Amino acid sequence: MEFHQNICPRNCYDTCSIVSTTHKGVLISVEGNPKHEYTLGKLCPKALDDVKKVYSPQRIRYPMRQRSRYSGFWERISWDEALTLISEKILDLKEQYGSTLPLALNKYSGNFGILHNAVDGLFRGIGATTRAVGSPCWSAGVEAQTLDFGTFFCSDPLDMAKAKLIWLWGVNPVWTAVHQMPIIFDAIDNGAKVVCFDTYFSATAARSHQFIQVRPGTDGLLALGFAKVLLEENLIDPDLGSYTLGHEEFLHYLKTEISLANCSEITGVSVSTIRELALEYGQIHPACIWAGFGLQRYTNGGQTLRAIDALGALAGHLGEQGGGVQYAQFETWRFSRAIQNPYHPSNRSSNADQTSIDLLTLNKQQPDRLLNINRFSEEALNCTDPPVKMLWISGRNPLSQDGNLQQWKKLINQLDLIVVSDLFHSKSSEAADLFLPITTHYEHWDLNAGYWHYWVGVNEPAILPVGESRSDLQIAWDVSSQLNKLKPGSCTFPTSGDEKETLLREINPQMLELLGLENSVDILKGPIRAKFPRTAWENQTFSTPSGRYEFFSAQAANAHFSPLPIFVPPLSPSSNAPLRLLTPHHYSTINSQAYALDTHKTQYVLHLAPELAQDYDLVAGELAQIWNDLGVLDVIIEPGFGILTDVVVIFQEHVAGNSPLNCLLGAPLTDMGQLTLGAPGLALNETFVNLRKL
Ligand SMILES: Nc1nc2c(c(=O)[nH]1)N[C@H]1C(S)=C(S)[C@@H](COP(=O)(O)OP(=O)(O)OC[C@H]3O[C@@H](n4cnc5c(=O)[nH]c(N)nc54)[C@H](O)[C@@H]3O)O[C@H]1N2
Ligand SMILES: Nc1nc2c(c(=O)[nH]1)N[C@H]1C(S)=C(S)[C@@H](COP(=O)(O)OP(=O)(O)OC[C@H]3O[C@@H](n4cnc5c(=O)[nH]c(N)nc54)[C@H](O)[C@@H]3O)O[C@H]1N2
Ligand code: SF4
Ligand SMILES: [Mo]
Repeated sequence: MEFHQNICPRNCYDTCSIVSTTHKGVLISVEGNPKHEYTLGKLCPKALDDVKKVYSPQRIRYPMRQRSRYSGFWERISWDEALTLISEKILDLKEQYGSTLPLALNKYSGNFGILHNAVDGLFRGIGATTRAVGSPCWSAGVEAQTLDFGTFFCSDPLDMAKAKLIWLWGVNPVWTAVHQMPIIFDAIDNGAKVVCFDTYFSATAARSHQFIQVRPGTDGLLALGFAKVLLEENLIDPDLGSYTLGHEEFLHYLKTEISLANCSEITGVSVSTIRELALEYGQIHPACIWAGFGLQRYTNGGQTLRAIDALGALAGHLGEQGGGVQYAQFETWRFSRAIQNPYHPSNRSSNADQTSIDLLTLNKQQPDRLLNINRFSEEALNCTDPPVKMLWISGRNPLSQDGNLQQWKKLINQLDLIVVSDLFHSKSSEAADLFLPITTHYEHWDLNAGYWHYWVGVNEPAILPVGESRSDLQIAWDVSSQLNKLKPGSCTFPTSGDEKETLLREINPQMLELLGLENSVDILKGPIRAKFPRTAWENQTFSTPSGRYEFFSAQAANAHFSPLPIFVPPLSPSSNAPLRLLTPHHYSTINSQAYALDTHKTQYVLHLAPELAQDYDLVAGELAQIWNDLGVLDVIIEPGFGILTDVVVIFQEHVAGNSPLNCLLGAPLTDMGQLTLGAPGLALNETFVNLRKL
């Protein structure tokens, strides 16, 4: 038996440390690492399914070419053929258009390991290309916190055990961040009260002391209502003047613009409940708000988070051990990013052609063409000079996870070549020409950091690659090699290398200091917690231009937002699409990545209020349809407790052989995201549908 250290690389709050066991080169089990302070020896069922996934008969083991798109006729080809097809197409397009902009890359969160950014480095090495920027996930919240605090980071999640009051606001950790629950239960054992704010009775609501049902997209107003009560009851931090900016303007706004009656009417929370909760929040210390990603997936998502931050500040909870307003962090991601940048000095020692590096550095005047990842298809269709002709999809499943799927269909028609690198077939590979089989995290080296806790660690290969699969990094080297073979000097990305050395190059002096390591090789010893304060904003010095918490943000004003957090109403339904559709994350998948691969569902389940089902003359188990201008979806009716009568919920589950859930989604954008992430986020909860009996 041999043991290996791995890290779950999924887009998940927990970024768990794994110990995998192999016997004679075969992966036999995976377990949580008991030495990891956050994982504590436990994994969620999704990772416990990994052994089955690694050896699944459905896993693609060889490069494949599809005879015609959507035909499902895939034939095995050699790596040499695949690499030649790709490289010849890249060189042809460059010749034809005199530019490398027709090459587009769409990459996001299938695997968050740092070495998966190799494909970015490959594209940069080819020249100026068309790229997806921004995020479908957290943009509005990231920007709101950046405006308020100067950057965004949260307290160590273990800190939450010290809270006496926990507000879980638009977050569903019982499903999406399971390792946080024991910490919350510890807080409860120590006397904490837990309140869940959601639009429906979630699994987390079921485990909280109190559930507050908020009308969708109105949480910002609710926060402002709470703030108004704090003001009226004189529960405001008396020291605010010493570490915040603009609190007087904010208090004036609360006094003149916010009425509790109006707040109650719009949010659906009674005035007496608003008062009671605000009093608790003002009086109990430490009090922690965990603002999740769910509540910022609206056209007003950034304003909502700014209002929640302001509430935390007003009550004096910022910098409090066990308190504060927690969202996420990106502090442990200060890697060198040499992998993404073939011009990085540390790559000089690699075997990329030195002359071509220098030449291309000089010639690289033309910037990449950046498209919002949330409107990628539409913006790509609008690119005409030159058009987008080749698309590489890596660690992404846009034909399942994006909105605007009709635009995607049009884009696919205009493309000469679509390459997907993945483990399994997906909605996106149905449209692809080439499938490149990739290794799992048990088969390659990697380096991973979380976005919630502060642990960083190395993932080591436990077994040899299954079939002919290759890591994203190996594929990037191989394409560069083939390009340079066909036309020397056409790509500056390294043409070969050592995965372990490549990952060690990511540990720059800043990371060494952050991790408290003497030498980059020390990272190989095991996961390590960054030397970061356990409590965010402990000394109440902020990273904003003023160095203070900014109720009033000049940066927001410059970006044409209100300088103060204000309530902006979300979108409203229309008469032909009167129901708001929420599609939150489900315990059984990570986004489109399904687990328990052999237990496919064949229909989506529509959760709705019993009164609504009755209005449409529908009963439990009946087949119905929801539709809007964009698409139609068959659903099984499931009336249930705790859903508003104008909201319907379908979880992002894996449903085999059906239209993707997102056929109903357009691409409404969040208010914020442009300043910090280069593009606004996806307001996916602003989706409206109609319902009919079949
Ligand atoms: N099991 C599992 N875990 C995951 C994922 C997964 O797919 N499956 N995905 C990962 C990723 S990529 C992400 S982004 C995170 C997301 O995880 P979370 O931050 O928990 O976000 P969501 O699941 O999108 O939504 C959380 C809750 O917000 C509620 N909500 C929706 N609209 C509103 C509103 O207007 N007000 C309030 N108060 N609540 C609202 C939803 O009903 C839902 O219960 O989870 C990560 N972890
Ligand atoms: N309706 C609806 N849509 C949503 C959401 C929602 O809540 N509801 N959530 C949104 C959010 S928050 C997010 S973050 C996005 C996520 O959407 P995506 O970023 O597309 O993430 P995933 O579906 O997790 O993974 C995409 C693909 O990566 C593949 N993959 C896994 N490991 C690797 C690897 O090592 N290399 C390569 N090349 N591929 C790999 C997986 O098999 C999968 O097919 O979806 C968004 N879309
Ligand atoms: S999916 Fe999330 S909770 Fe599950 S093992 Fe991976 S990181 Fe941990
Ligand atoms: Mo996400």
